[in-house]
Amino acid sequence: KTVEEIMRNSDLALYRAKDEGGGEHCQYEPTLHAHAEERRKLEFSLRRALERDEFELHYQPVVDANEETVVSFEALIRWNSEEHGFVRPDKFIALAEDTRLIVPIGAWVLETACLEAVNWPTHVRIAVNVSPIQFQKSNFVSSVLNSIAASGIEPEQLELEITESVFLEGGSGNVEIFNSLKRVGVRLALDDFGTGYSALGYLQKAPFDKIKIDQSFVKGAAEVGSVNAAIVASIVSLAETLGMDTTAEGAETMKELELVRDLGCSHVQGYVYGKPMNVESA
Ligand code: G
Ligand code: G
Ligand code: MN
Repeated sequence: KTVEEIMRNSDLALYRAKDEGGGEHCQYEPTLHAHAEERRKLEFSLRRALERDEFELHYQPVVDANEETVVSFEALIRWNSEEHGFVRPDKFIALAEDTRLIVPIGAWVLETACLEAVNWPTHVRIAVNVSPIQFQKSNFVSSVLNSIAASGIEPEQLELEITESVFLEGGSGNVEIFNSLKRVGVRLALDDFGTGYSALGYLQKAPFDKIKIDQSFVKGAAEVGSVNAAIVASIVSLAETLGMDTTAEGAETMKELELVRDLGCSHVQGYVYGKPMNVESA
C-alpha cells in the first residue's frame, strides 16, 4: 500500500535472489518478511552476546587412530541467548560472518581457547576454527600471537582450522598469512575437506599440517556399496604424499572407526570417542 512497503518487499526478493547465487528471479512472499524479522532479532541479540557473556566453548577430542590417545581438542562455540535460548552455530556463525561480528567473536574464541589449553598437558593441542573474514583483517596474525603470548601456551600447541572458502577471498595475501603463522610454529588444518571448492592447487599453495576429511564421507562409509571409502582412501593417499596428517570427522560407530583406521586416517574425531563437552569434562 505504500512506497516503503513496495521498496522493502522488492528488496527482500532481491536478497533472496542474491542468496540463491544470483542470475535468479524471485518474487516476494510474506515468509521472506518473517525470516528477515527473525534474522534482525537474532542479529540484535548477537550484537550483545559478547558483553553479556553468553558464549561458551565446548571441546571435542581428536584421537590418534592407532595409539588411541587424545592428541587435541577442537574448540566449538556455543551460544546461550537470553532471548533465543540455545542457538546452534550453524544458525549464527553465518550471521556473524555477514555482519562481521565474527571478528570480535572469533578473537574471543581464540583467547579463551588458548587460556584453557594452558592448563592441559603440553602434548595436547587446541584446535580453533577460523572464519575467512577473520583472515582478511590485517591484524589477524598479531591477534593470534597475542592470544598465544597472553595465555602462555607454546605456538606448537595451537592449530587453526580453516575451510577452503578462505581461498575464494583474499588471494595471494592468504599465503603470506599462512607462512607467517607457520614461521612461529602454529599448525594449520584444512577443515571440511571435500565439501567446498576442493581445487587441489590449494594444497600446493598453503603449508597445511593436516586435512580434516568431512563427516559426509565418513558417515555410511562402512555400508556395503558405499563409494565413500574410496574417497576417504584417496584423500588419505594424497595427504600422505604431501606429508600431512588426516582426521576423519564424524565417526559414530565402531564399524566406521575400524574402517577409517584401516583406510589409513591418522586421526579420528567423532561421537565414537566423544561428543563436544564442557571444559570440566574435557
Ligand atoms: O558443534 P558444531 O555444531 O559445533 O559446529 C557447527 C559448525 O560451526 C562447524 O562447522 C564448526 O566449524 C563451526 N564452528 C564452531 N565453533 C566455531 C568457531 O568458534 N568459529 C567459527 N568460525 N566456526 C565455528
Ligand atoms: O565443520 P567442523 O569440522 O568445524 O565441525 C565439527 C562439527 O561436527 C561440530 O558440529 C561437531 O559437533 C560435529 N561432529 C563431530 N563429531 C560428530 C559425529 O560423530 N557425529 C555427528 N553427527 N556430528 C559430529
Ligand atoms: Mn572444525
